[in-house]
Amino acid sequence: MRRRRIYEGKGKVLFEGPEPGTVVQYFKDDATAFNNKKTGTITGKGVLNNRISEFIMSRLNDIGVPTHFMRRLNMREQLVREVEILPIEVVVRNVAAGSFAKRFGLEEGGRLPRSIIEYYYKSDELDDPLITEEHITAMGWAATQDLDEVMQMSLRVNDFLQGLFIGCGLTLVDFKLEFGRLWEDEEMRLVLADEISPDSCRLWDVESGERMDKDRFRRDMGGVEEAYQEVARRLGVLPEAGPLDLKGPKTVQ
Ligand code: AIR
Ligand code: ASP
Repeated sequence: MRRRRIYEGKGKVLFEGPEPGTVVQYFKDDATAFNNKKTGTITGKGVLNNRISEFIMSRLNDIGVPTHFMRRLNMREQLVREVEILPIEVVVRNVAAGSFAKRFGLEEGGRLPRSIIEYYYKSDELDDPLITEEHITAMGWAATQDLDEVMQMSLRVNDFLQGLFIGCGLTLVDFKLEFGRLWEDEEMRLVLADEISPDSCRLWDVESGERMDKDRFRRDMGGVEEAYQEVARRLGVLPEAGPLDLKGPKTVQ
């Protein structure tokens, strides 16, 4: 069966879903970093991120955080609601790391006095520049009220995820969220979209401080596949068949 491809991103492909208003998210093993300056493959990443994101989005749905997630379809695909993605990336930080540590000349690993929210403008050409609320509302990327809601939801997700991960022996250092507009009977709702996985979060082992996320790929640290598998295992969502299964079926188009 041929399906219409709507969009191909760095880590996922979106296909038209079976019913109007739905989209199929296909998770690839492709990895990119620093806006495509570095590319590679992480074997099994798609299968694991599909499971991890399914698990997290479902738990968020359970606690009343609206998300685009409907259900997992197979090893690499999930059915989600069609949304209009806001052109902003919301980053929540609990511990200094990555671009934050670099920007302020800090060593990575210091706990921040409180959680910090940052916004970035989604633009590959511009390298996703850091922006302020003023930019977002003045440019019409989101209304003040919508942005307030995005901020509230992001903090709620942070509280929930910090607890979830600490229960698995992982510190949630920082993560990136995307939100979308969902239209229902002329009404617009903002919902959490995209994915939540070791591609979009920094997760450090509580005991050893070891990085269990995409930084292993970005920084050529090795053990990338194993780190993603370990996160899935700790969350209790590692596919039973094990690593062989992680290759999964080829893309059907
Ligand atoms: N992130 C930002 N853009 C894409 C992604 N995945 C995530 C990173 C990290 C957080 O946002 O994975 O968890 C902050 O990234 P950085 O590079 O700004 O420090
Ligand atoms: N936007 C960056 C990229 O994927 C974020 C990262 O380093 O993952 O190219």
